Amino acid sequence: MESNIILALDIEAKERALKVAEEVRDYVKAFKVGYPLILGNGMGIVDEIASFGEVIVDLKIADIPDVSKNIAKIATSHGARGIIVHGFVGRDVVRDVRRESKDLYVVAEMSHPGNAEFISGVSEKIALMAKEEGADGIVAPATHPERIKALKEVSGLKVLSPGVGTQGGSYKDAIESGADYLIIGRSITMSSSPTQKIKELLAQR
Ligand code: 3DU
Repeated sequence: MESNIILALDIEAKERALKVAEEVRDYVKAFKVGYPLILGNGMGIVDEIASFGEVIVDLKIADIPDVSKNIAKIATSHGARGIIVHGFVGRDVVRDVRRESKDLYVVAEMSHPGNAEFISGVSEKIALMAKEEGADGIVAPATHPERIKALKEVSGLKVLSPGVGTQGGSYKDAIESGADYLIIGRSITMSSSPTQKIKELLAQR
């Protein structure tokens, strides 16, 4: 059965990231690569991880449309299948990033407590805009499973949900609330056996 786990490779050490990616490649849907790995190692690390499977580049793009579009173009040229863009920056940014991405995911709502300060007040509007701009999915929090359900209903899009494990969210609750994919990092990457940890999670389905 296909895995619904997207592994967040928030590991700064290149050798360790490559080792984990190779080890778990058959048990994950995709690898999510972001600032921790890219800033220290350069974009070439995206090509390297892409040799083990699908890569979603998560730079949570949030700049003016032209700069955002160019960031997406560079990531795609390094083998990124998916790109994550922030939705709060507006439709014009999402539209331009859409043009340079294969799969586009828009952050509608976040999983950390500070989300409640600003973003949660506009997340339904972001989710709807993501749909209208042709995104392939939205990002919504497993720390608040009821929000997965609400934002999925509004957008009709696939939901990628971070927050399981270290941030307190439950894998099972997130799935039951409609999450299509779970973005999980530390509880897998910091485990003594990442593969075993993934198998334990998948067994809960
Ligand atoms: O808490 P974890 O170690 O499982 O990592 C969660 C990942 O999901 C991490 O890469 C982070 O950048 C991403 N993410 C969130 O945690 C929360 C969001 O709202 C969006 C993305």
